Amino acid sequence: MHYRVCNFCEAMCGLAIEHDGKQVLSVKGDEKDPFSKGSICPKGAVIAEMYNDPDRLRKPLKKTSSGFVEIGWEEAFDIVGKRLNAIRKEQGNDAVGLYFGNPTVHNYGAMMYVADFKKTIRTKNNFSATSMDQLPHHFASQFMFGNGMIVPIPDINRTDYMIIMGANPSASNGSIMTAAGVQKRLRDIQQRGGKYIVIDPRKTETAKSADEHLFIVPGADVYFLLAMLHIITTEKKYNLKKLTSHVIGLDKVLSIATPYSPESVSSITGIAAEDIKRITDEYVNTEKAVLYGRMGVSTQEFGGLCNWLINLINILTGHFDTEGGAMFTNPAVPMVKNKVGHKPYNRWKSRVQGLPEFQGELPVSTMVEEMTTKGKGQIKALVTHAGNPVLSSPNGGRLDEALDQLEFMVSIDIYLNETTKHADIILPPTTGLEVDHYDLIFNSFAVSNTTKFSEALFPPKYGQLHDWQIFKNLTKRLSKKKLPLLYRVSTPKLLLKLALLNGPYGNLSSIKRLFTGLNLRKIKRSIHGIDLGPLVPMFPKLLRTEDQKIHLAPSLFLEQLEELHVAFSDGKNALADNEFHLIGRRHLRSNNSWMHNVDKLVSGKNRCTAMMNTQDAERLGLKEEDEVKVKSRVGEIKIPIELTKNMMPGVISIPHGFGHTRKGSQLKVAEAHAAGVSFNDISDHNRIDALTGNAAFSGQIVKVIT
Ligand SMILES: Nc1nc2c(c(=O)[nH]1)N[C@H]1C(S)=C(S)[C@@H](COP(=O)(O)OP(=O)(O)OC[C@H]3O[C@@H](n4cnc5c(=O)[nH]c(N)nc54)[C@H](O)[C@@H]3O)O[C@H]1N2
Ligand SMILES: Nc1nc2c(c(=O)[nH]1)N[C@H]1C(S)=C(S)[C@@H](COP(=O)(O)OP(=O)(O)OC[C@H]3O[C@@H](n4cnc5c(=O)[nH]c(N)nc54)[C@H](O)[C@@H]3O)O[C@H]1N2
Ligand code: SF4
Ligand SMILES: [Mo]
Repeated sequence: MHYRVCNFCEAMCGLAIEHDGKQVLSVKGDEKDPFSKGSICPKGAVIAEMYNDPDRLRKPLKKTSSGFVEIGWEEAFDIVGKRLNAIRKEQGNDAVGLYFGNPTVHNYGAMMYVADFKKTIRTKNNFSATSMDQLPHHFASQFMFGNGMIVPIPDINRTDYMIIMGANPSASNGSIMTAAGVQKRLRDIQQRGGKYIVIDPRKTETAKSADEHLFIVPGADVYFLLAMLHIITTEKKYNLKKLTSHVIGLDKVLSIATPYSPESVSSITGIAAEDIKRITDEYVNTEKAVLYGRMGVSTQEFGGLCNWLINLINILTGHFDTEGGAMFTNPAVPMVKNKVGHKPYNRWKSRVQGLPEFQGELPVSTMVEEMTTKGKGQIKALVTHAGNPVLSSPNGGRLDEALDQLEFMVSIDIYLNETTKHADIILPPTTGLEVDHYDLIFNSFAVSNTTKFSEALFPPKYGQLHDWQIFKNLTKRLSKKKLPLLYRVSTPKLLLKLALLNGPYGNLSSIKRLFTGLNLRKIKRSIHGIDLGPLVPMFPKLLRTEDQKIHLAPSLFLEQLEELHVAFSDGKNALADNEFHLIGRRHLRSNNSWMHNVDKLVSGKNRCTAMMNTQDAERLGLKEEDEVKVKSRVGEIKIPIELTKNMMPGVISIPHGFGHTRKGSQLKVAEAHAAGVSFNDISDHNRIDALTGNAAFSGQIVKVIT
């Protein structure tokens, strides 16, 4: 038996894998894993199929005039080193762009070495999936708590009242809420007499089992939240309890929501004033209650304000850093460093649009312009790691074209897909069962504190290298200086060992723990993982603001709120007959763009459909499976519609990550069964949250042409 943690999504399910040393015989949820307690989903169950996928790349590929050919690792590294160094020498470091995709953060080896790689390249053109995902969470945390990684997590295990906005954990298994077996955790809220409420333009899988579901007009969450704040402040329902002496800016926030009475936001949100009042009252009056928002409220035009308001409301009502509310983890390897007053914002701006950097990154929505606009600092070469931005980033179709204009591109990826097909060199790492694993990031976002180390089950096949070895090799070739000895001899395991020793439970954390503390050896011995207990209050110690206070009213947020006041007083624009608000969708058996290549995950009916409310379809004379054109400012796609009563009228939902028939992709199963079309061929790259730079996928107005 082999025990490990699945690293495909954020949930951290423990897997129990039966094998004979060469082949996997069965994969089940590990009942003894103290965190996941046996939960598993269809993706984790096919980890062996992913590992054995014949389409997975095994050797470095080089693009030639007659297609890709396999080459050796040294030759591949030499080419990449030579080409990138030549471009840097001629045109400067900023001529090299970087893009890191979602699996980067699920890979501790990559995470341990990516910082040195970035430091060596020293480019301002650094992008990642963060700026089309959870960036507004980090943004709010940075300005309120002094560090972007001080991210509140809903204490789902103990709450009695949970408001879920823009998240569908029954499909996604939870996000910025690592909570394996999340459906059970939600059911448990109900079983202990509590409630959970879902606010979403679609009656999702999560909403169907909720105590209450309310449709909301996409992108209107900010008004709903302001109305909650209005009630809390005008009716003096606030009580910060133990945080009272740890905040600044209270006087400022008490008046900001005055214009947003529940009645005044009712038509713009689509939610009745009585419902807003009742839910706010229930939430305020339940001792253990939490307001939680995710993807749907992050990737919209006011995603930054939404995340700030969610924190603010939890704080003002005493539902913050306390049992059953929004809490903070105390992981064995802390991601919040001790530095106080660090301000990773606006240290440089993007060249073309002048968008500020945040945490060393520029918004991915502006990446194409940086490639196609001539001038000093134009991106001429690109490195992608574990990303598929042609399918995942706003207006990916435009990126598809821009990538061909680059002088050089290298992709570190396990597949030849819609993005990597543009690369001159593809470096395919090990993955899944061949890697050892430790959740650096998701232990920081988990609903309880645990620690577990997963060994690799199989050695790398065909001389493949791990992601971290690839980064080390590239760093060596790109560095102008000789790298320090510690770097040269280090491995992720060694770095993890040191981090654990110095972490809050480690041997070196205090004299008391010198002999009893945690270390990698002990963790490895506990093959199912170690429970480090429920979330505990972490404030004010965790705060990293210079004054050790929570900043309730950071000026950047107040400034954008002024702009919102103007938009609000301008009123709501009615949709034309064939216009819809577009939103996204995730499915349990798919993970962004890269799991459509496993038969078991794509079998059954086509999931790449535009869901539409039955009444809307009748109005437009459409029936089930009719193909429609969905058109936006930037493009159009043809897609079959799926009729349902679960969509809010005036809204359509299309999943992202499809579109595998684009020329050059080599994903066989995906092309045959799950080709679909790409949402991001119609998502407008100009739709960003002006405050944070995050992509605003939700709420874009599109035309449906029959
Ligand atoms: N319209 C719309 N667009 C969206 C979203 C949405 O909801 N709607 N969601 C956004 C979100 S939240 C995210 S996170 C992004 C995701 O955006 P991306 O990260 O760009 O896309 P993925 O589809 O996750 O691509 C992951 C890539 O990593 C590769 N890979 C898998 N495992 C490994 C590994 O171990 N090592 C390496 N080196 N490569 C590996 C896969 O082959 C694949 O090419 O998409 C965003 N785009
Ligand atoms: N099975 C599966 N699991 C995944 C992934 C996957 O692709 N497949 N991706 C992983 C990744 S990278 C991430 S980031 C997480 C994301 O995990 P979640 O945050 O749970 O994301 P989604 O499942 O996309 O749910 C977003 C919800 O927001 C709703 N929504 C859209 N627009 C709005 C709006 O304007 N307001 C409100 N209130 N709601 C809105 C949508 O209808 C949808 O139900 O999931 C992770 N887990
Ligand atoms: S829920 Fe996520 S972590 Fe759990 S088995 Fe599925 S993909 Fe893996
Ligand atoms: Mo994501």
